[in-house]
Formats: sequence, structure tokens, C-alpha cells
Amino acid sequence: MSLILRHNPQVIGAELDENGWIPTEILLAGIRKKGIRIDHDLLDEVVETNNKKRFAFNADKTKIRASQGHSVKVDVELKEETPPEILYHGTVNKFLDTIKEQGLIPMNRLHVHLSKDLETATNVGSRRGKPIILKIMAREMIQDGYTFYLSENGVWLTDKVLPEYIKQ
Ligand code: HQG
Repeated sequence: MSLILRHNPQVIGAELDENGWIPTEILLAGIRKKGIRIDHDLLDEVVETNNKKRFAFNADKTKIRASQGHSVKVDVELKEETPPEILYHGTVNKFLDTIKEQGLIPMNRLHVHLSKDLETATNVGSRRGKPIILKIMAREMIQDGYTFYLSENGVWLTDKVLPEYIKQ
């Protein structure tokens, strides 16, 4: 579902609309075509119990989308919010030199992903090896005019983080 709803809806011959939605029926049919048994109840359960609440239905459950994490350019109507003083970003050693030079950039996604707690950032970094945690001076960034968004599922997002706002 992350592949379809964030990166490559073409794998089931579907397209995301400008706000990232696809019709629930199209998603179900597409997943079934891949040989995976799924019905509305199972999809409800996935949306409900997914550990990061990655997916959300619209009000009448006729459409579904990922709440963040896209590489496809869509507008998921992110809410602008004021972050806590510090946010965290989990990464790995091999990226550090470039990050210190360029800051954090979205790479293949639409935003830089940040977490409000160390534990989440540690999990994010651990996907790639021994995690390195960077402290992001979010309050200073706000004071300097940068914008932050909080996704439906509680991930902090911003367009970039310059090196001067990053502490290791
Ligand atoms: C790194 C998962 C070199 C950055 C996670 C990261 C998260 C740079 C990688 C969400 C760089 C991008 C996002 C620069 C950033 N030079 N490397 N200038 N700037 N990087 O996967 O933050 O499970 O796009 O440190 O839990 O790792 O999919 O971002 O290592 O919330 O829901 O480039 O994805 O969520 O990798 O993870 P990603 P991320 P889900």
C-alpha cells in the first residue's frame, strides 16, 4: 500500500488525484489483481492498526490516501503547525558529511521528515544501519521564517534544514 499510495500507483494501473486520493474500490481491485486477498474489513483493519497510521480514508471511506511520505507530487493538504523547540532526524554515518555541507534535503520524497521524539528518530535511522540522531533547532527555524507541517499521522515535515540548524 505504501508503494501504491506514495510512490507508484501505476503498479496497479491507478493514478492518485491531486490530493493523493485513489478510490477505495480501485485500490482493493488492484491489490486483488496482485493475488492478495483483501476486502473492506481487512482494509479497515490495516488503516486502523497500521503502526504509524500511514493511511487514511475520506469521510465516507470511498477514497484512501497515504498521509505523508510521498515521492509522487501530490498535495495532501498538510496543516502548518508550530513545532516544539527541538525535533529529531535519524540518519546514518555515510550521509553525515553531505548533510553537514548541504543540510537536510527531501531526497526522493516531498519533504524532510522529522520526529518529535528520540525513539522514533532512532527507529527511522535504524532502517539503514547504526542510527545517528540529529537535533534540529525547529524553534529557531520558525523564528527565521521557515514553515513546518504536521501530517495527519504526527510526522513533522519541512522543505529543508540548513546546516546551521542541525546539531549532532
Ligand atoms: C538522508 C519512513 C545526504 C536522510 C521513516 C535519510 C520516516 C541526506 C535519507 C520517513 C541529505 C532520505 C522518512 C543530504 C537527507 N545528503 N543524505 N543532504 N539530506 N539525507 O527515506 O527521513 O515507515 O526519504 O538522512 O520512518 O529516512 O515509510 O527519509 O537517511 O518517517 O512510513 O537521506 O520514512 O516512514 O531517506 O524517512 P528517506 P527518512 P515510513
